[in-house]
Amino acid sequence: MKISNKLQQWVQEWANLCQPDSVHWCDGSEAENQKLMDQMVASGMAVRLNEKKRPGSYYFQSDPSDVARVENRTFICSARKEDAGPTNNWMDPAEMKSTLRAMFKGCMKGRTLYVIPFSMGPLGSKIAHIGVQITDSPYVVVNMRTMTRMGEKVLEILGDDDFVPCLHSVGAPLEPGQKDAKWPCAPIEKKYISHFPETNEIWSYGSGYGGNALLGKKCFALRIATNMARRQGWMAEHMLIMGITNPKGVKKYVAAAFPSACGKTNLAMLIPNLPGWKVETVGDDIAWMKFGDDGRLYAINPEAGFFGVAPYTSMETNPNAMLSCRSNSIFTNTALTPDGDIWWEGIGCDIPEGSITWTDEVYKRENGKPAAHPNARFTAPASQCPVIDKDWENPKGVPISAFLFGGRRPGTVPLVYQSFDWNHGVFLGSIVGSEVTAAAIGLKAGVRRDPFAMLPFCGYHMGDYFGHWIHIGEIAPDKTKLPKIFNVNWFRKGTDGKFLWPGYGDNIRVLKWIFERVDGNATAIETPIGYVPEKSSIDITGLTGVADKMEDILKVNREEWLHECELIEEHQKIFGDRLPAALKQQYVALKKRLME
Ligand code: TSX
Ligand code: MN
Repeated sequence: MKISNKLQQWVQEWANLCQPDSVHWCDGSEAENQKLMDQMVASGMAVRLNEKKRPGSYYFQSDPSDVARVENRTFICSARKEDAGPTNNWMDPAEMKSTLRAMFKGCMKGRTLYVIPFSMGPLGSKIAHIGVQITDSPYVVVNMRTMTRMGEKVLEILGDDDFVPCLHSVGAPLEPGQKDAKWPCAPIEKKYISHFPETNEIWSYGSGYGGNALLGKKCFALRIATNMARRQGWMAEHMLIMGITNPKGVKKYVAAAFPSACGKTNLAMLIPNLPGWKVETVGDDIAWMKFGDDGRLYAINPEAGFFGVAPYTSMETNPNAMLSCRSNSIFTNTALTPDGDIWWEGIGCDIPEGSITWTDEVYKRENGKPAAHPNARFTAPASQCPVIDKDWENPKGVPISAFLFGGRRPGTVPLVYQSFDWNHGVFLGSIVGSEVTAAAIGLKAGVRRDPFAMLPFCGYHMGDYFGHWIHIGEIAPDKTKLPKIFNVNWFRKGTDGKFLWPGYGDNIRVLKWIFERVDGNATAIETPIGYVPEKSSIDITGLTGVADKMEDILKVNREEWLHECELIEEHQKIFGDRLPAALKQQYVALKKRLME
């Protein structure tokens, strides 16, 4: 295997600084994976799950302080502070590198430095990109093997080409003879998730947890890729990708962005409640898109697995996710049952007596603490999803017909509406948000905006990102072939405080309207906010108790929307003079239509 000098030198340079006991180049083989798992089981970091119940699967408990992404320790280190924008933490790149070099010095003592060559996207796809991650965490290696295409075959394709260098350490060097922690990591003030957008580099220190440590996902495929996409005229989005086939066998692909806790993975794997309709999954989290030779926008899923939130995933809410993690999966911070299986709140059965919590205590209901951490995760191969799309690894990608945005909005926002045009659709993406209660201390209740569900993931100024979306509409080779843009809201509530729409498998009824709108075959009413379905154009056959609610589900109330306008105006102010004029115009035009 010929490895480029550039890559060898880069690894050598970091090995010299980090001072690991050894360096291991990952080949991605089954044997290598098994060896690492065996080592982690032997050291007490991992538990092998019951081979009959959960074949080839392993259980991990994180340090209680290392359970989620750390947004206040995540930095965009552009040369100029203005370019990171008001919604990112910024630090000068030279200053950050000097701070971190001092921390990386000797940080891998007593550990192995693993070199992980990986491809984000199908090997050899024109839309895919290659990264190489250095890490001292074997947990990261085994997760990267499922979440990306990893190993020797990537090096062959890489040759002498450029790669995105991804540097990672858990930040817990071992003294000679020191016993390792079950989950080594550094305290919060020593965690740094740093991105250097102008040089495509990622330096992550101090955390072993998914989004902070599996650098291909949020760090590369979103924060760095948004920068690459902006420079090169493509799109890196926080979107699921799904195929929808109608009873006549006609298939369309849609991509959808939602803030957290809206059930994005559930939608990506939905089992339709309308006869003859089929949904297939291309991806559940990230979409990379480029225009194809035919002028349409093509999307790939840069990932190879699902890193899903476990709690409340069940055979009722998402059977396809449950079946995806039947075997060959990694479970982090779930509960562990006495017979060597996993359990979490909302899995659909009672917790077995004698189960162990994610904090490694025997579960006691009277303690009132959940057995699984609310952010507990499964890592599962996408290939194991029963409804994985036949083209999910097509290097050309799949052609996108529609973009969906949405959020949790108990009021104001109808079940579905369509934008008037591309720029109006960009406006809909820019005002995405979910209503939150004041339950979390220090946060005020109201609509928490998460434009394009990208607030924590855009690697440059969010105002410029909106501008990039406007720009994509302008450079489209054929504007008639741009995806149509919709907003959906499964979470509207009635005056009784109950959800009006059944959601889940019945969302196919909304997807059907969208499918038919794309073809110009469904009726809609032009309202001040966009095209809203006529009551009769949402297929509710077979649903009981919904017909009477359709009016409330679809209504557009001028007073509510004028109030929404005040919130939108406040939201737009955040982006200052980098808010594209086109979006300010969209706001003004919306308000004008509402006052007519
Ligand atoms: O994922 C959800 N989806 C999308 C499914 C494809 N959830 C769960 C969100 C948290 C992750 C939903 N919750 C959805 C939904 O469409 N809708 C709701 C709200 C809801 C909850 C319970 C009911 C109905 C709606 N139950 C009954 O009506 C019995
Ligand atoms: Mn996500």
